[in-house]
Parts: sequence; structure tokens; C-alpha cells
Amino acid sequence: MSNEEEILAKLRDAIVNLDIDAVQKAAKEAIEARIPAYKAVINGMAKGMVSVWQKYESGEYFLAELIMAGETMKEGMAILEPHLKTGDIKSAGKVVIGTVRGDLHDIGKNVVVTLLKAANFDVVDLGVDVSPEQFVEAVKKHKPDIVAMSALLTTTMIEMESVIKGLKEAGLRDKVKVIIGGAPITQEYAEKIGADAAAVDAVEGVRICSEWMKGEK
Ligand code: B1M
Repeated sequence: MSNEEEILAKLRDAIVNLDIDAVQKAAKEAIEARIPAYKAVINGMAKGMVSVWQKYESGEYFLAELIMAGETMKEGMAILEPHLKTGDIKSAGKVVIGTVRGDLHDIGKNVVVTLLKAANFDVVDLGVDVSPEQFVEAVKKHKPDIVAMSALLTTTMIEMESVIKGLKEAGLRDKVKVIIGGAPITQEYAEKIGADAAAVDAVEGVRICSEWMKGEK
């Protein structure tokens, strides 16, 4: 195993073992070894979350462990986030982002926020359980280039359509690009509800947003 693979494995294991000290130590090691911070997040900690889920499914972990895994990931993010910055001063564009109404999952959304900031986007994070009205108000107030929505539940993904409807009713739909993401989201669903794009992961989401700002799509 190379040094890089070893450190990524330590990050994954730290999440699986819900070990905040270990995740902080491994995140610092990743920085010292000059592993790109986005890789440490996506190929390290986020992969650990998948194993956590498998343990939950097999009955080894319960809801408390899922929550603790999320907290462990946040501690690792706190160390890696400053190293995701590219150092450019000019903002790439403004994004209003949130997890839709009824949905409290924010780990994936937070990864997207971190990577957007790293790509020099000005990010307005509305948090979780964000109603269509709150999205519309935020667009009026912050005048973003892009609205990004996250949903992890099949029961809440329908809220994305309500947000787009709200933007249309407020005469704002043509003023922003809309991107959606989260485990149940597909390109087909994006087309069905009138979003401009769907992203399978945070890296793709940020790539699409960057392309939009460069006028490439
Ligand atoms: Co929940 N949960 N959960 N959960 N949870 C899922 C989503 C589930 C798939 C597990 C399952 O049953 N198979 C399931 C949904 C089933 C469905 O709807 N079909 C589920 C359920 C049922 C529930 C509850 C209802 C459980 C209950 O209470 N009985 C409940 C609902 C609460 C609510 O929201 N109202 C619930 C609660 C929770 C916890 C609080 C315990 C915890 C969330 C903690 C937190 O977020 N702070 C939790 C967790 C951790 C999960 C799983 C295990 C992991 C999610 C995660 O963080 N993944 C999840 C199982 C799974 O997804 N396989 C599950 C890691 C993260 C990095 O990935 O979020 O997919 P992800 O984000 C990715 C991409 O999707 C994408 O980029 C990210 C990074 O690459 N992406 C975007 C996401 N948003 C984007 C936006 C973009 C672009 C890309 O815009 C540009």
C-alpha cells in the first residue's frame, strides 16, 4: 500500500470506528503528505460513510452510530477545509444551497459546500429542512447565479419540484441555474422537474457549476 492509500484508509477507518481523534490525526497526515484535500474527503471519509451504512444495514450499528459518524466527518472536514482553498481572490459565482424541506441529511450537502468554497464560489448555505419559500426568499435577497438543492429521501425529493415552481411563480426561474443532488437523484428526475442538471457526487456538482460560470454549458 502506498503512503497515500494508507492515509486514505486511515481516514475511512476513523469514520467507521467513529473515532474523532483518529480522523483529526489522519486529516493532518493527509495535509502533510500533500494529498489533495478533496481526495481525502471523497476517497477517504465519504467512503467510510458507505461502510458505516453497511454496518447499520447489517444491524451492527444503530441510528446513534450514524449520527456519530456524521459528527466525526465534520471534525475531519474542519481540518481539511482550509486546504481546499485555491487562493484566488475573485469569486467564481454565487450559490444558494440547502437540503430540502423535511430532510435533515446534511453530510453530502456539506461536502458540496466545502468543495464549492474551495473552487472560490460565494456560498449561502441555508442548512437543512429548507422550505420552498425560504429558497425563493434567499434568491430574492442574495441574487445567486445558481440554486443547489440536496435530498436524500425519496419522500423529500419532490420538494425540489416545489422550489422550482416557487421560483417560476416569483419570476426568478430564468435568473438562476438549478442543480440537484443526493442519493435518489437522477438526470431523468432533473429533466422531469425542470432542473438544469443533476450531480452524482460533489465533485461533479462543482464541475458543472464551474462550467456554467465559464459559459460552457
Ligand atoms: Co438517513 N437515510 N434517515 N440518516 N441516511 C438514508 C438516506 C437512506 C438511503 C438509508 C436507507 O434506508 N437505505 C434512507 C432513505 C430511504 C429512501 O428515502 N429511499 C434513510 C432514512 C430512511 C432515514 C430516516 C427516515 C431514518 C429514520 O428515522 N427511520 C431519517 C430521516 C430524517 C430526515 O431527514 N427527516 C434518517 C436519518 C439519518 C441520520 C440523522 C441518522 C443520518 C444523517 C446525519 C446527517 O446528515 N447529519 C443519516 C444517514 C447518515 C444516512 C446514510 C446512512 C448516509 C448518508 C450520507 O451522509 N452519506 C444514508 C444511506 C445512504 O445514502 N447510502 C441514509 C455520505 C454523503 C457524503 O453522501 O449524502 O449521498 P450523500 O452526498 C453525496 C452525493 O449524493 C452528492 O454529493 C455528496 C458527496 O459526494 N450530493 C450532491 C448530495 N447533495 C448534493 C447536492 C448537489 C450536488 C451533489 O448540488 C449541487
